[in-house]
Amino acid sequence: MSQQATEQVHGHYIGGEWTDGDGATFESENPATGETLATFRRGTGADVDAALEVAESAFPAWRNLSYIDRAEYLWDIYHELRDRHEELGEVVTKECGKEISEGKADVTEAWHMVEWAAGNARHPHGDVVPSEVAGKDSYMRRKPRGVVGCITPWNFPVAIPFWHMAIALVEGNTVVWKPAEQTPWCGQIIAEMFEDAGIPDGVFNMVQGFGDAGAAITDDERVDTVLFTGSAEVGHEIGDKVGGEPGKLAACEMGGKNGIVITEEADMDTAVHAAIMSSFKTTGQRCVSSERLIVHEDVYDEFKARFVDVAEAVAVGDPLAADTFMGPAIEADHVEKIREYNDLAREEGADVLVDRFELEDSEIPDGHEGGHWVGPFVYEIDYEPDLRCLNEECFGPHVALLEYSGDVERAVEIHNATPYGLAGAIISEDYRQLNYFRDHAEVGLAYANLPCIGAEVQLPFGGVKKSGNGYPSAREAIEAVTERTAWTMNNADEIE
Ligand code: TXE
Repeated sequence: MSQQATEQVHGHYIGGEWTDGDGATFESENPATGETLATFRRGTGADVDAALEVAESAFPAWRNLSYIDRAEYLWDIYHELRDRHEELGEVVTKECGKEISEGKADVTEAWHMVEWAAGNARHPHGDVVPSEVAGKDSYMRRKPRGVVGCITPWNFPVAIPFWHMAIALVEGNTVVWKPAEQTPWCGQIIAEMFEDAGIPDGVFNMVQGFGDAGAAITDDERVDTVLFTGSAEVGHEIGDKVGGEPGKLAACEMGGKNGIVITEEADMDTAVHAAIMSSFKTTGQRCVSSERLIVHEDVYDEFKARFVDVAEAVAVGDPLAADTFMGPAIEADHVEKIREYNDLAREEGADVLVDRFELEDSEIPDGHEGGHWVGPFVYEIDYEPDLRCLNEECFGPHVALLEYSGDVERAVEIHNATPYGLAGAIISEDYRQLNYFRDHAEVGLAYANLPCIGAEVQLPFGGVKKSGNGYPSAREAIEAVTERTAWTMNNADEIE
């Protein structure tokens, strides 16, 4: 499928064939215009069943290839991602609405992951471990688990699938993947890349569709590991279901109610930049976006004035235009969710500082009237730990300013007082404050003097508390897609 949308109805990729199945069709929409991009088949239980059957049959031959031979298929995809960077970045932006620089960054992150996973094939694997007994060798050997089911969201429609699948495949597993229903076009292109790379039939399979197709994957006993990135609601349901099955594993990464602590020792330029980037880039629709800014009383007024000025000014508009800071929300239902959280904050006592939720007509570019537009919403509120607006993820450009007094311990206490624990940042020039945050912030990802965004594939990516269990992506995903054998071997003449 090229960058241009077509009239064709696109199907699933199962066992090396494109198939339609007997499901209904659904459409992919450009969230910046409301126009239909392409039409796809909606996967059913029968499609998932067919995909799992071929994935299971393909597993023995695939696992018997060397790591390096498996990685060769991924290297082809790596080159294709790089060669088609511009074009794919545009597809990401057209289908999920994020700014073009972010659309391209999505593709870059995908090839970083492929590079890392495929490069791993030439690295030592497992551990040699000293034994208590002279003459005995002992080491840990990794083995693939079998069939890995991958369920991915729309907000990183190219990066996250590769974050899951590149590692799973190089480690010797076969894959059944369901892309998000909002971004099937990205799914189609990724499947075409695997086809072009000539990966053996059944090793990689893609079933398009909605949550019912996802559930058909996670519920099936032929699936050995489920990797999931998405909402806390679905992630915990999957964790409970799959985690309760003997021999099955689930690694899930969900969202957050992330915060940035800005202490009295903060550099204000750094603080404003970090807060703007973290709250509004990708329209606040990143799992690491921050919706709480926890600011010391000594710098509160200055920070507030500067943050509000920039939030009033950030350019919302056509995500394909190079000077746009923030594109639309993903879909109409999501605009309603953001509206509800803005209203909730008001009901809970917020003093609204910036309300650009309903954009002015003049801000909406010509031809984009059907888009799902929202703008920044900034409020201050007297801190109380139980307010819903401070505990529930909105997943939009919705951000609270919270003033604190006292030391960094108090700031971190407020920072930690949500059920989530994905990401957090601290802005301070005082190394003791930075170290305190590093050691006490209840998050999987912590940033110092940086926006609360960004990921590197060679680092773990995942959260604590309600934000996740296990790591479905980046470095630690190896743990979820491999078994370990502790191998001990006697080299002495006698057994001790
Ligand atoms: O997520 P879902 P949605 C958060 C964010 C957002 C909310 C809902 O707050 O507003 O979640 O987003 C598949 N069994 N995040 O609706 O429903 C689904 O088809 C198996 C944070 O997009 O969790 C899609 O492929 N699979 C997040 C994937 O799960 C199921 C990114 C995610 O969909 C399923 C996205 C089921 N029962 C949303 N139900 C992040 N961590 O960045 C749905 N799916």
